[in-house]
Amino acid sequence: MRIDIITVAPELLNSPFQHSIMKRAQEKGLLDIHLINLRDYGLGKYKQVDDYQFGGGAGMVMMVEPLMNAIKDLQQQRDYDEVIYLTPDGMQLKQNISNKLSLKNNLLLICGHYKGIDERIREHFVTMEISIGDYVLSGGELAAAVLVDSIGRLIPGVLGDETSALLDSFQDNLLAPPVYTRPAEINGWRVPDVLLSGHFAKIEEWRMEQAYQRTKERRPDLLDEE
Ligand code: 6GU
Repeated sequence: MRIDIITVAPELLNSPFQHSIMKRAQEKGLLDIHLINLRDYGLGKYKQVDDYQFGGGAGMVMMVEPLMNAIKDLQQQRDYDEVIYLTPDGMQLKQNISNKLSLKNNLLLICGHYKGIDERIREHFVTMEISIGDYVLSGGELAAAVLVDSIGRLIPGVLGDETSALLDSFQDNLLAPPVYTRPAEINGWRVPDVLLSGHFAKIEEWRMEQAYQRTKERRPDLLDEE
């Protein structure tokens, strides 16, 4: 999968993909992330990318032309399955959205800044609008990093069987059960006996039960979703 990200702050997105699973996904050739600096498409001597909003009010708006020229340039090189604008008024990111996006070939992400982007870009180029939650970030970059991470780990072949993403919290609408590692006892705190029993069926049953109980306590809303 190739993911292109249009941003005015590429520095913000350099480090997040250079570690752990995202790094491995790229090394395996399963994920190819490209950062496009919107400033390269800026207008005039000062490479302007934003301007005052019509109608007045504080805050700048990202202009049509730099974004349009960047998007058109990229679209000439490949067909995108989705052009995704990261914005707090988009639909809230959920596991099932990441699951679906992980099967695509080419994604184009647009990070907003300031007051956001000119509405005409949203009308004419954007095919999906995603928010990562009900709080405001200074820009879409951190949200893009979250989205790419959640998608990247799902790309077939990125995770081995032993770490299968299908066992994660939220797959099946359940939170993950508690986990333990050595030592089996410390300060009198014991790991639940069943996990030391070697009885695989019983362990699975315990984990399912724990996942269900934990979800019921912490996120009962998940149990109502289909
Ligand atoms: Cl996608 N962008 C910004 N700026 N803030 C957010 C967000 C996105 N999702 C939640 N808050």
